Amino acid sequence: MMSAILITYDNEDSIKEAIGLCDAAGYKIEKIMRQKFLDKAKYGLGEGKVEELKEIVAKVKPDVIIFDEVLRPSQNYNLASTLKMNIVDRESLILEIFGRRSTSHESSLQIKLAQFRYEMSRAKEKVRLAKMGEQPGFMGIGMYEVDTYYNDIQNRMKSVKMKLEKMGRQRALHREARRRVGFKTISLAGYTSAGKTTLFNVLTGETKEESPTLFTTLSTTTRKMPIGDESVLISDTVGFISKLPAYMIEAFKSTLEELRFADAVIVVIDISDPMINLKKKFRSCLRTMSDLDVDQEKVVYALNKSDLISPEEILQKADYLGLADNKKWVPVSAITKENITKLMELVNRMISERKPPTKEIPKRPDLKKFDD
Ligand SMILES: Nc1nc2c(ncn2[C@@H]2O[C@H](COP(=O)(O)OP(=O)(O)OP(=O)(O)O)[C@@H](O)[C@H]2O)c(=O)[nH]1
Ligand SMILES: [Mg+2]
Repeated sequence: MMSAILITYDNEDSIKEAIGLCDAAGYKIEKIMRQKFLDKAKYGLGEGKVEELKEIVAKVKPDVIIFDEVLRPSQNYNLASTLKMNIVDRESLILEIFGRRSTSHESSLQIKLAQFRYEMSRAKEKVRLAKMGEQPGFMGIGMYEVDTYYNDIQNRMKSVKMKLEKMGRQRALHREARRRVGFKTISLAGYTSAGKTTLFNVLTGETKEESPTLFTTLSTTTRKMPIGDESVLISDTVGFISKLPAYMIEAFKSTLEELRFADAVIVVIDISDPMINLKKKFRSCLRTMSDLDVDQEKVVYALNKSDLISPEEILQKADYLGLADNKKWVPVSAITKENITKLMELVNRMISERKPPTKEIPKRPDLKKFDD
């Protein structure tokens, strides 16, 4: 296991999430440095903090530094060369987790595409830095390999994209076939670790892996289940996380696209989260769904882990999220199975009332009220 010094924000929720990400990526955290801001121009950190960090590095001797924010290549370079350490920023940390946990061919390709995009977005800057000659071998590219490097990534990206597009077309055909047979489809969505797979398992009798590790599920599983007097297809899929860059959503598009075409989307929310965290996660759910053009009219909210808090607190939190007035939420517990039937009744009512989702214009969520 690689050891790491973690640099993250100075609040419990960020720390908890960052530790979760480090765990999932397989790093042992030796020391945590908390910062109010991680956006200083040169190093992400202030210069004084960098000095402090140098001393900590000398003492702790970690394998890498994990920086819980997205770093520009120049910031990464500055930090790496000052500290003589490998720096893993939030984006590449998430990519590492995806890489470790991928189980299907499609998700491996999607991750590869995301990795290429990450490389590409940094290639220009790397080229510039390499040309300055300060460190020609910086991050594995020499001065004369630059063009080859660029073209190589571009070509490999093209080939992965073509494969994914083909799989996307296959998915579309499957969807069409399912629709023709008359199957309605339900998708589970939500922040990572909200309990989607646990709920999926309860609903379908499946035994898919559920765990406190972030991003346990990366590929989509679809199963048939009874609802009312008919059968529907229900899918579990990759979770959302805040600050997930657009190109990652783009890379997972063919799986996440299922959300757009589903007849109903159950957004699973961990209602036991403290308020600030809850709002942050809810906001990234809304934003991701908006990016994916998911029609809000077909969304139902499962306020999960209700076993961990009181009914009063649930009500208060639903109100806080702006859900209190709409009738489309149910507090549930995938563990005690409380209200699971009620949730499915709500979903059933919705899909039987809804007209088939042909080319209608999606109703987008109102994001303004969740902006900082
Ligand atoms: N107390 C309690 N814990 C729950 C409940 N539902 C899920 N959990 C726990 O929450 C953790 C995450 O559950 P998962 O079902 O793996 O979550 P997920 O949303 O599928 O997460 P990813 O696949 O990682 O995105 C697990 O440790 C579950 O046991 C619940 O209703 N109550
Ligand atoms: Mg899961």
